[in-house]
Amino acid sequence: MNVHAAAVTTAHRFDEQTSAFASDVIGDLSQQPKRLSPKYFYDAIGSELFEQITLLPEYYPTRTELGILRDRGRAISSIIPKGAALVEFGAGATTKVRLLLQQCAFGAYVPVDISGDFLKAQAEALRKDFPDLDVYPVAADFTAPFALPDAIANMPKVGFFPGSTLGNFEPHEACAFLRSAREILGKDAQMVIGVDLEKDERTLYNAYNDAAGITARFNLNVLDRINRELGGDFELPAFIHRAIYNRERHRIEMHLISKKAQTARVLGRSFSFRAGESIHTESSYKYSLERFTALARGSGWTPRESWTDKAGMFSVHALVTSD
Ligand code: AVJ
Repeated sequence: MNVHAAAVTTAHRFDEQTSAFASDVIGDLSQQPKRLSPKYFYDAIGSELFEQITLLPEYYPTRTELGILRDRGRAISSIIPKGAALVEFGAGATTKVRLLLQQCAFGAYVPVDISGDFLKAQAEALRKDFPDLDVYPVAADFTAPFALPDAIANMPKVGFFPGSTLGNFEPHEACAFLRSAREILGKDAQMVIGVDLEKDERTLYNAYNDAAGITARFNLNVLDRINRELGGDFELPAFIHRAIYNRERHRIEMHLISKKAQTARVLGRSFSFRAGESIHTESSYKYSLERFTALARGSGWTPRESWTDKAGMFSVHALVTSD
């Protein structure tokens, strides 16, 4: 945290999470080009909007991945050792993990997420529905090293990273994450990971520019969150949602574009915008099967099997640790 941000957050008596949000926002809006981290989309309102996105006709990833996990359950369970501990990196809705838990004989489930309260609620619900499963929630930032619970020390480990959340990372960050997961899970571990695939531009464009405008509300909510939590004065109607496919970099980019020259204030700081100036709020990288397996190989993992839906929209990969 920079000195100014530290002073500002101390003066406001923010809790630890809000302080981190404040210093990231101040730092990221001071960059040229301006940006905001996609991890801040997911407050209560943003998480609800994301749930709505997953049900949109244009947003194919969630239902396609669920279809793969359902249809390939046999194949997935056949490569998972009985009694293994399933470690989920970032635990949101439990729909996907429930599919795995129903189809495979796991001995324990370890959801890892920064939001401790949400984690506890989800863990309670899972304990009810899977009474024989030991659930050990870990409140931690899964992009940094963390310790696994002692109770699973002697169990084989299987990491789970669904939803193409990996796509939010820059390629070098994706590599760092996979290496870190390899360290956390230890040797002889496996990983089941969902990765969105590169495809025709129209389909990708529509998935992030839905007709009902939910993705636009999801994107704009981050400014509203800054207003609510950090006392910002962003004028929401003065920004528009833009999502484009950057083919050279294999990524969807989401931006918030300032409709006019304007200034917004956050925590005593002014941020000036030119008309048409962008805040880059998200990159969502798309992989080919070859580019993903090459990334995995370069990050301490050996691809064991890859599954896709019939149309080749989305992929689920089983990886095993190298050496
Ligand atoms: C949750 C990061 C996979 O990139 O598709 C959905 C988030 N952003 N619509 C994605 C998102 C806009 C989503 N991920």
